[in-house]
Amino acid sequence: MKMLIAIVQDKDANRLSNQFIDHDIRATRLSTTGGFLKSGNTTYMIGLEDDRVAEVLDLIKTASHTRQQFMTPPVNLDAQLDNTSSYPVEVQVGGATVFVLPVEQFHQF
Ligand code: 2BA
Repeated sequence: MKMLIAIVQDKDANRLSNQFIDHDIRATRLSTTGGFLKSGNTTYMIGLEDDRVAEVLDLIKTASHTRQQFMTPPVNLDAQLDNTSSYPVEVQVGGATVFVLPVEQFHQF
């Protein structure tokens, strides 16, 4: 058994949730925040049998899109550095970041 942890953009999350339901894949959806952009994203925890990992990776890959996003770095108060670092910079986000972990035990009580 494996645990997939998949971080996707909020804009792709509803479509992916519907795909999981259609394919009878059990998932827990968490509202999360990216450490870099500090904006919302969605993390799924998906426990599943080894032979379904490829299928689920494919669903995630199809539902997730790469987007350009702007972020404004914090204003630099150090007078020795130039102040251009406070201008918005373009960052490419996603499609999806996925971790595949082995599961030692699975219980439902
Ligand atoms: P964020 O941390 O908000 O990062 C958003 C995007 O900003 C990243 O997209 C990446 O393109 C860029 N980025 C992140 N850290 C950076 C840095 N130190 N310098 C320059 N650019 C940086 P993705 O790589 O597609 O990641 C999307 C989201 O997936 C991340 O949101 C984070 O929530 C999660 N993530 C990505 N890699 C991870 C990892 N190794 N461990 C845990 N979560 C991860």
